[in-house]
Amino acid sequence: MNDKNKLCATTPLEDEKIRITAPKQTAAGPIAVLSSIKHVYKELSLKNCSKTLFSVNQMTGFDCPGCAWPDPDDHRSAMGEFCENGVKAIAEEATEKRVGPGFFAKHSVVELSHWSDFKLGKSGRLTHPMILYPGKSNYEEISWEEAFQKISTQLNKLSSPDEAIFYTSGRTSNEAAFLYQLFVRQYGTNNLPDCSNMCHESSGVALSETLGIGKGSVKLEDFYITDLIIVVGQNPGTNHPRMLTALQKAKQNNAQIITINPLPEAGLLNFKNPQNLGGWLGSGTNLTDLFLQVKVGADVPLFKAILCLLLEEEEAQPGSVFDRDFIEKHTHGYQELIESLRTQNAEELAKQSGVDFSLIKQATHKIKQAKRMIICWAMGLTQHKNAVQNIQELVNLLLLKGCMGKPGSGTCPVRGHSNVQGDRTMGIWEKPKDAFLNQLKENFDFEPPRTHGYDTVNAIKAMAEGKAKVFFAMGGNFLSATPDTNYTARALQNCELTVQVSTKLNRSHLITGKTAIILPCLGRTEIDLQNGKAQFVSVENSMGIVHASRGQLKPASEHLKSEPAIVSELAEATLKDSKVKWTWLTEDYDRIRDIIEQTIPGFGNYNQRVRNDGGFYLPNGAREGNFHTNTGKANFTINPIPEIDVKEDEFIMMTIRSHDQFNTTIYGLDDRYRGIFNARRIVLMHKNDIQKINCQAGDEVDIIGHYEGEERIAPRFKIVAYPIPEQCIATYFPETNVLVPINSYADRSYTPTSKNVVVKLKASS
Ligand SMILES: Nc1nc2c(c(=O)[nH]1)N[C@H]1C(S)=C(S)[C@@H](COP(=O)(O)OP(=O)(O)OC[C@H]3O[C@@H](n4cnc5c(=O)[nH]c(N)nc54)[C@H](O)[C@@H]3O)O[C@H]1N2
Ligand SMILES: Nc1nc2c(c(=O)[nH]1)N[C@H]1C(S)=C(S)[C@@H](COP(=O)(O)OP(=O)(O)OC[C@H]3O[C@@H](n4cnc5c(=O)[nH]c(N)nc54)[C@H](O)[C@@H]3O)O[C@H]1N2
Ligand SMILES: [Mo]
Repeated sequence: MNDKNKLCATTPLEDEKIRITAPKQTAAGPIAVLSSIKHVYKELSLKNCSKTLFSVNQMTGFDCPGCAWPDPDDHRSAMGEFCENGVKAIAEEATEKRVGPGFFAKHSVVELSHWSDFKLGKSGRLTHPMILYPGKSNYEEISWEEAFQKISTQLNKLSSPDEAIFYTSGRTSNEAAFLYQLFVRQYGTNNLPDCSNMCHESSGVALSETLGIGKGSVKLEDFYITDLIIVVGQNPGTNHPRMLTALQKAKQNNAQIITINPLPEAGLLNFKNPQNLGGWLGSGTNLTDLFLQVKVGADVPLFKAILCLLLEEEEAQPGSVFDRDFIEKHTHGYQELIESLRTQNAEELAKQSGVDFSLIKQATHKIKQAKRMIICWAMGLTQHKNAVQNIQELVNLLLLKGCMGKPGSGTCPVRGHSNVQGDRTMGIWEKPKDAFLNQLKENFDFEPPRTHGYDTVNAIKAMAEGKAKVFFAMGGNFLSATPDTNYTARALQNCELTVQVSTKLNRSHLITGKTAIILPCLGRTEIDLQNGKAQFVSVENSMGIVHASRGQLKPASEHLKSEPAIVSELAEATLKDSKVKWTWLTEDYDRIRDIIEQTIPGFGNYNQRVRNDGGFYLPNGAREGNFHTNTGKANFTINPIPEIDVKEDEFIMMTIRSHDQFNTTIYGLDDRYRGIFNARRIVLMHKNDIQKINCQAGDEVDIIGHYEGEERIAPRFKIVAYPIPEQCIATYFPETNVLVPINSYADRSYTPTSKNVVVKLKASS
């Protein structure tokens, strides 16, 4: 199946000796600590190991690159504020293995493309700038100067700046991101797609329209004083393990937790905190009080059923459920919402959601009782065609209860990458606001481009259609993270030049434009010396706190440059008449923070406040009860019931993360909490569905999509019987990205529908 003489754009097939056990009930605890230590020792010497781990998320240390969950403002564990998966992320970056010119001389690009993502990542840190010349089989070393020259020549040759695309992944610091967008806009385009387009873009759109700010409203402290937390479409045990500590503390303060998910995820059921003794010895904390096992894509019917039941009770006893005063003063569109709810039938909606009506009634009761309520969500809501509506429906619930703009209440979209939110604040956005562009114009004396640029989906299409010819990535793994892998591969290969600023080898270095360049950069954990002086950077977490991050380790190679330095040198090489003193700015990052302060609201006294322990909060209207929307109030919305169009022999597939990966970086081959070991090409299925297709657990199937008449195939996935709703299946990302159609994305946010792909299954031959 894999032709070894040809480039392989998708994850190659491998023989996996799969082992299955029952899914776990408890997350974290001693096993998690031992598991993380195992990962660290494989990558690091003892000296670097302790130095790294104990400084994670300390006030003076570096920000964990694992996720964007905030650190406690007050007490931080002396062991380091980290979790099992944060440790894996750090070990991955701090590894002592190296990928240099010798490695690339030995292994051709075609050969490397047949390595698994796991093996590519485990090869080590990139050490030198490298170039792949047209028609050549191997990357060769190139000097930084020559690399910048090649890129700038190509950029200046384009017939329009809009023929270049500048992607960002969410680890880039505020300082690097600000310089990057400034460079790109001075060059002349708003083509600044980012990983957020595939992630929380739907949240951004939904929240901006309804609450006037695209970010969440809660602070960490709100978790400790709330009555009810609803966690929907999120798997924190794996993806935000430190959130479990906050949930545990909430429970200790008598909060209730409702979990809404097609899967009973271990982390949400029971949690043993590895950072205190109880977590090593005791039986853990039961987190979820009520589990609603919703069908994939059926959250709107579920929330609507709850709204209908709440309305019934409110009408029976006015004022007993809804916060009339809040609704009157702060919201718009109440009557319309109520009228539309009156046309719905709760029992019918419950059926569509797949959740037992009696459980929905129990949830309604808990919601009715709660005075303060927080709703948390992640990719389970954002990656559907009706993703924006998913989120707006839960905003309706919060507004009816008056649970916005008051302590212990609000929205909590849990961000993915550790600085994805900060990058957007810094202007990494294809649809910049005029006010922001005006400020750039005033401060930096140039005419910024006004036409909106390409987001991720449209960037891929532009490359495929020959409208874009240069692709530049500030981090990430564009090929594997985006939808429709084979289509995206052709799009990238259509480019004249593709450039990747990276720390580690990945598939995007192998499926490239005619010429390809790798620019190796410093990671979060490393000391960043400029002009002989150690610099720090700053990042914004999921709750809008901006704080410092200081690398501690010796860089992986003396040839690495920091991201801000790379942007500055590229800008110097490319821009003819920029008034920005690029080199001068990069010599001392305080200077970059000064120009950020002059440009972006909320950053007053940036350099001083970022040096305070724990950093500072950015302003947040929704948190304070000020809704900067088109109506000047918080908006109710009417969200239609999605039409679920699956035939008898079809399934809805969600693509999720295993416990041993960070997006496209594969740390290991186990999904411990789900009881799946040593395998990634698996498909989780209900036992009745396995029977229905005349297969047995352990059999291999091909997964086939027929979106808009076009066939897409991902071969050979082993069936794992799992407690998942019928007609829903789950596979891992990125193995099945090949099945996510480029034209299947969320309305208004253009986020690929990675959690909602209609497929058929066929026994593999
Ligand atoms: N260790 C680790 N940490 C990470 C990452 C990682 O890959 N590894 N990635 C980071 C990034 S960029 C992000 S965005 C986050 C991702 O964090 P998550 O969003 O938690 O990640 P996913 O694995 O995509 O999980 C989605 C969850 O939604 C559920 N789900 C799927 N479809 C539906 C649905 O229709 N309705 C409901 N209610 N639930 C549904 C799935 O069962 C699963 O539990 O994590 C960040 N942190
Ligand atoms: N099917 C499916 N597809 C998905 C998703 C899904 O749930 N299902 N999730 C989507 C989501 S939420 C996201 S956020 C995207 C993620 O998309 P990306 O952010 O593009 O992908 P990552 O895998 O996080 O990128 C990993 C690479 O980043 C580089 N890197 C790591 N650290 C640094 C650094 O400090 N600086 C630089 N310059 N480079 C660095 C390394 O070379 C590494 O190989 O994927 C999306 N794709
Ligand atoms: Mo993400």
